[in-house]
Amino acid sequence: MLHAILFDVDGTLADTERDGHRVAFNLAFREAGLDWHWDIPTYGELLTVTGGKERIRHFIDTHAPTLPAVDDLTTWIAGLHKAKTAHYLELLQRGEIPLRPGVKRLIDEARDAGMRLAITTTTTPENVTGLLRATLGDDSPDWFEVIAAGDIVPKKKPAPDIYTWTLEKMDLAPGETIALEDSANGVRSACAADIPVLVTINDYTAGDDFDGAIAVLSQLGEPGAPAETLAGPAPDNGVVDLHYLAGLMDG
Ligand code: XBP
Ligand code: MG
Repeated sequence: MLHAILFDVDGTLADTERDGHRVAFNLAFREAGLDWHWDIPTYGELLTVTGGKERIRHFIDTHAPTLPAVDDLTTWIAGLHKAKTAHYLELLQRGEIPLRPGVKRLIDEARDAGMRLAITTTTTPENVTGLLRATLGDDSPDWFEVIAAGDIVPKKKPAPDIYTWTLEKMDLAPGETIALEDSANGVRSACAADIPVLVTINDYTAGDDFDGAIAVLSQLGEPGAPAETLAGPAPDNGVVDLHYLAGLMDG
C-alpha cells in the first residue's frame, strides 16, 4: 500500500543541472579567480559524483586544474561551494529553472489525496527550499513532511543512507513508499534501501543503467503531452498519477 512519495530533486523535479548548478559552479570559479570552466559534456562526466563539494574535489583529483596555495583544501572547497550555492539561489529566484512536466500536477493530486510527501536529495537544503518556493510558492516547502538533503547523512547517493534516514523519520517501511529518481546513482540509492523506484530520464541520464527500477519513462507526462515508456508498465494515456503509482506497487 502506497503511503508516501519520495521525490529526488535535481533532474527529477526540475532540470537543474545543466543550466542551474553547472552555471553556478562556473560563476563561483570565475569569482574566485580560477581559470576553471565546466562545459556541458565535462559536467556530464562529473555528475557521476553526487554532491557539489565532492564533485569539486573529484575534479581536482582527476583533472589536476590550477589550484591556489591553500592551507586546508576541505575548507577552501567549502567556501567555493558556498559561493556556488549563492549563485544557484539567485538563478532560482530569477525564475530560470521551471519544474519538469507533470511534477506540479502529481504533487497537487497527491496533496489532495492526503498522500505523505518527502524530498530525498543530495543537494544543499537551501537549494531545495529555493526551488520549491520559486516554482510552487512560499509555503510549498511545508507540503513535504521531511526534506532530507545535503550533508544530513555522511554518505550521499548512491549510498542508501538518505533514503533510510527518511524512512526512519517518517516511520515507514520501504514497501509503503515509492521513490522518483532520474539517475543511476538515485536508483542505486533507493534500491539499496529496498524502496521501489520510478525513473524519469533527462539528457544527462538517458544513457544511465537503471537496473532495479520498476519503470523508466521520459517524464511524468501531462494530459495531451504523454510520457514515453522506456521500460516497465506504461501509465494510462502517458500520464503518471496516483493510480499508476499504486499499480506499480502492486506489481
Ligand atoms: C544532485 C547532486 C547535487 C547537485 C549539486 O543529485 O548530485 O550535488 O548536482 O548540488 P541527486 P550541491 O539528484 O541524486 O540528489 O552543489 O548543493 O551539492
Ligand atoms: Mg537526481
